[in-house]
Amino acid sequence: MTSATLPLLTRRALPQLRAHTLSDSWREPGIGIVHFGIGNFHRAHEALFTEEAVLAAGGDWSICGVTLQGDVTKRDALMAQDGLYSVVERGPEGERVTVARILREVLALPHDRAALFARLADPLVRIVSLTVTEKGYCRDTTTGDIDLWHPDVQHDLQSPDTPRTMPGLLVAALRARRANPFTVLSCDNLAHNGAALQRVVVSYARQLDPALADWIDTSVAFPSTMVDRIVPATTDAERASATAALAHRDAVPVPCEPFRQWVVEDRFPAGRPAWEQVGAQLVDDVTPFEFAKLRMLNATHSTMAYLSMLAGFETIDVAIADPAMHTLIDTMMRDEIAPTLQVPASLDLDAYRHALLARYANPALKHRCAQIAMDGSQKIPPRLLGTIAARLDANQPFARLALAIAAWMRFLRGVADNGERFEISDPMAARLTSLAASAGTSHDALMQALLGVHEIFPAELAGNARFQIALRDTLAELERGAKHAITRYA
Ligand code: CS2
Repeated sequence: MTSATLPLLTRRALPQLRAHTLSDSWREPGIGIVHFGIGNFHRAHEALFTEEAVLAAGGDWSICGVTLQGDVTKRDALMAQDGLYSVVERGPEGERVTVARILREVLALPHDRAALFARLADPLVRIVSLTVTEKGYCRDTTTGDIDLWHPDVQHDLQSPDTPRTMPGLLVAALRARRANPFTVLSCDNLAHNGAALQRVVVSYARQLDPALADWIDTSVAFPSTMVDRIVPATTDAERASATAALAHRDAVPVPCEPFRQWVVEDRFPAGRPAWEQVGAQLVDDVTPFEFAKLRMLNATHSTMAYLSMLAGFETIDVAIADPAMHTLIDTMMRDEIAPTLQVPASLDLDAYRHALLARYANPALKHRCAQIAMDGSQKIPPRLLGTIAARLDANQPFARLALAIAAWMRFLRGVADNGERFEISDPMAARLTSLAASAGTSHDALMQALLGVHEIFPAELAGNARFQIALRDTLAELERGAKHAITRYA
């Protein structure tokens, strides 16, 4: 049989797939979570923790996933499989294929608006979680409030019953849940993600209905979380792996690394799955974990991504296999980032750093640098700029951190060192690429033009003389080639 003639993965096939599910005793729990942003990350992270928690302790915590981009293809592919998909865990020791059953329903906005609001009004839904990436928050980064100039925010304020934005959707849904609000759980890579989300939601609601805004501010829980698992985009390789292992066709498998971590602030007045029984850390304060992850992992990911786009390393494992890159990333974490972190005694930063380097080296994952390089305007501030500001305050060197920013600036020109062109994918792409182009070949002009983007660089940092000197130096080294600069700062 060729794979095209194999039957599709559906719930009817589950009895034959026992070897690839977490346990036989699955009794199709009711839907208790609505998740916005039903991408690969959620499906390999919160969804699996939740399935395991249900197996360990029960509860109606199946998931309704929502895609916000009108992506009916994804909805239809998942629903054709009754919400089933496989997680293809790839480690140096090999591959494990597990079918996840926790996803029961997938809706696509704007098409399924009525069904979505009916689901959000259901009292059984006690958690609304989200992975909509940084840009989904529609924040004014200088104030942290809602960005009133954002065209979709303006749309939502005009038509609050048919919202497009995440804050607009949450406010419309919460309005109907004043008697029994759900908990809102941000799972994006932002510092204080719960508090940041609450702030945009409340400031948006205040434009429409100040009493509703006050109620959301005081009565709805927005716990913060630190999420971690490296989850690349799906390729045909995972489709082939899943289909071969299951003898059923899976069009939507998710690749991921074996490692996973979830630190969650334990504030769920309406209840939650027993995540603590399956490895999640439920804590009073996630702040130190968030900072460690954003500043160590995400920051070095972005650094490798921009340098690699210039130097021509396609995936993270290839980049970190370069000895100079390895030294650069190792010393950047050890000497420039770790000293800015305050962590509890249980978090050993040396061990954390070594574990990160080993995860990057995973040769089976094929995590593409181009994927990580996306949305730099949103990622640079939480990942790198706070650390740079802390180093400046402490009067400590930060050349490698500056190199990361300089690499992003050169990356915006859209040309690798070997002359190959690439696309810039970023919500601010048009503005950033035109600024980069107008600077011509002068790296001083490039730096000045981009430092003027105050949504990214706070005025105080942009005007800091030491920061500018460090950028000028690193841009000059990059001029001689990214590989040269990597070696120079290693
Ligand atoms: C990555 C993250 O794409 C990116 O920007 O840095 O998605 C990273 O893989 C995850 O945060 C790991 O938990």
